[in-house]
Amino acid sequence: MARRGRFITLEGGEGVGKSTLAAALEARLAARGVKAVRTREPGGTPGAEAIRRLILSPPTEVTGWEPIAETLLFYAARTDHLDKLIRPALAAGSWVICDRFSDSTRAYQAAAGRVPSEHIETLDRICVGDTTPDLTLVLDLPLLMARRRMTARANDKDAIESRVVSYHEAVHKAFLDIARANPQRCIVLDASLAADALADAAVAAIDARIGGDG
Ligand code: Z5A
Repeated sequence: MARRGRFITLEGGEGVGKSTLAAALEARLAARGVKAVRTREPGGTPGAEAIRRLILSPPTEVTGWEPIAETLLFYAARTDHLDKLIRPALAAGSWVICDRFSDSTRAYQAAAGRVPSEHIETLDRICVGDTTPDLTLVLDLPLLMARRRMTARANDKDAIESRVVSYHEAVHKAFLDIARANPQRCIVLDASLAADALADAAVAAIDARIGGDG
């Protein structure tokens, strides 16, 4: 039987460089002969991608999801993602690099959206169970710098990106609080570093915490 792969999640606010880092990590692990599946939340499977569209680009007749409804949608997507992609990949010995996971729900829906944390932890126990990340890299970048990067990219804002600045400030603070509360799982990285230097720091964090070959 293959040895279980390692589960690495990347967290942080919008535009901090998670997707760029996920691609760099996949390449660097591949160069070491480590197979890694790169995925994202919400999404990663056809069902979860369909739920992603419901959340981020809701049909015009949906005037906005209540925070608890939004939370349930994220966990519906996460359950499908875990069942159909993450758990099978880990069981086959692949590493999984996931752009956002449960800490995003804790930061966005609980800390910023005011859904009680107990509700989220209950859902997490039911849906995620013991498939918790081996390592979470929290990318820390001042909101203004992240906004500049997003403006340079000039995409349309989705339903969550377009929320007020104070919401995103609460999210930023929440990620740092989560990292402080879970030092055995989380490492905070300075996301203002250039992309290559950030990837170096991420690889060093992986080597220090879980070893380069699993
Ligand atoms: N959400 C939630 O509320 N609850 C949940 O449970 C989950 C998610 C799972 C998903 O959005 C939304 O769902 C998200 C949280 C919410 N909403 N917000 N806000 P998404 O997946 O579409 O997008 P995102 O995760 O927020 O961010 P992003 O746009 O994908 O950004 P990123 O991945 O962190 O950054 P990037 O795409 O790699 O880089 C952004 C730009 O910066 C780009 O032009 C890069 O070329 C540039 N870049 C990247 N790295 C660097 C460095 N190191 N230096 C300079 N420039 C860089």
